[in-house]
Amino acid sequence: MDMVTEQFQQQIESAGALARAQGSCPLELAVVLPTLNEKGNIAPMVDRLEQALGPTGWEAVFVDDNSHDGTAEEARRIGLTDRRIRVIQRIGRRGLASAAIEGMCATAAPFVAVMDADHQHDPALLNDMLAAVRSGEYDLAYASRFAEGGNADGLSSKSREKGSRIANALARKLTGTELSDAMSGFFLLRTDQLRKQAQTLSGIGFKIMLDILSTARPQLRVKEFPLKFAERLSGTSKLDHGVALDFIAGLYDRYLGRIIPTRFALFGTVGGLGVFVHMAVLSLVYLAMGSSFALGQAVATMVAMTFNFWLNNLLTYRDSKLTGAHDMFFGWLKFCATCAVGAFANVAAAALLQANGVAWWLSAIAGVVLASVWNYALSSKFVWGRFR
Ligand SMILES: Nc1nc2c(ncn2[C@@H]2O[C@H](COP(=O)(O)OP(=O)(O)O)[C@@H](O)[C@H]2O)c(=O)[nH]1
Ligand SMILES: [Mg+2]
Repeated sequence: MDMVTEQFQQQIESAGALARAQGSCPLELAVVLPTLNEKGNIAPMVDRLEQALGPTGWEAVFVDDNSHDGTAEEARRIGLTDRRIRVIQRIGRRGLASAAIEGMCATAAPFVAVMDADHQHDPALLNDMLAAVRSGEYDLAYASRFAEGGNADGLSSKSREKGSRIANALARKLTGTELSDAMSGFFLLRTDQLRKQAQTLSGIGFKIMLDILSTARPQLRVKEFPLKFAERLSGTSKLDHGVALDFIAGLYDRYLGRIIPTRFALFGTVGGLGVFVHMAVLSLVYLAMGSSFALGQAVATMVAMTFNFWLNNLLTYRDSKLTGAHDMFFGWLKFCATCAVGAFANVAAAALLQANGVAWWLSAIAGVVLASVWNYALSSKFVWGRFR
């Protein structure tokens, strides 16, 4: 046993002794459940946790991203009379990975598990998972849909199952550990291990367990438990399962994210594609259809802007995507307004630089960079509301 683990064991033992002396049971396990519109699943989940874990020694932390169906209120209603139930309500924030990290950092329990709130994960596995890590033999226990004895029937489609299998093969390379289900969202580890790593976790795209496993030094010893992946109890799936994109974004974030932030890189890439769309439409309208240049340029600008809005909504802001005709329309309007100001700033700054003797191409690039940063900063705030 290394020194950190030994210190940790001593801490748990003395906390246990103190709690027993006071006639209570020490807090041992926190179960973190990220939620987005899961109201109907909360009370049944609390019942199942109680059945699995008994009356004391655990708490559940629901991390809710301000669901509009009243999920947080529902959890607070239960928490009012049941102190094991806690709620973190995040305002203007979205994302499964960051919700899990914040929940795991918000407990005093020495062990922490993350699981879905929709009943696809079976809480009955928690005891064995806890025992495996508590024994000191393993650093992380997780539930696998693809382990011997598990099944992935609850996965909604064949293509998703295939996506998961491809991701597993990639993940094996990344972590150096044999994992039958690297994209699992149901795992348990020592909280001090998590805290040690919390600084380096990306909280973007990457599945959180994979992120933990691939950044841990030394490598974690992993124990797999077969999971019978169930259908969700109530509500609908929130994730649009771009497993491949999750992977690319996660990898980028890990290696290059400190140089150019991932979201800005995505935004810039979308902008670059927009230039191609612009040129294609301009050629069509101006060259092929013979309209005036000004009209061609105006049509091309509108089409490119709309394309950029659509693709940014789909990729860059996947975790806070706008849906529905109303939100999409006003989002698009705000995006166009932001870009118009950006374009004005672009031209003004470039012209000023050029007039002051800076090379024309350098002035142009400076204008484009300025407009991109402006568009990114403003649209992320006003269109996709990330910093509300
Ligand atoms: N806090 C939070 N939870 C989320 C978010 N997206 C999904 N979840 C929760 O994460 C869990 C898994 O999501 P789900 O939609 O069931 O994904 P699926 O099982 O892959 O279809 C559920 O408990 C969701 O409520 C999010 O952006 N923020
Ligand atoms: Mg689910």
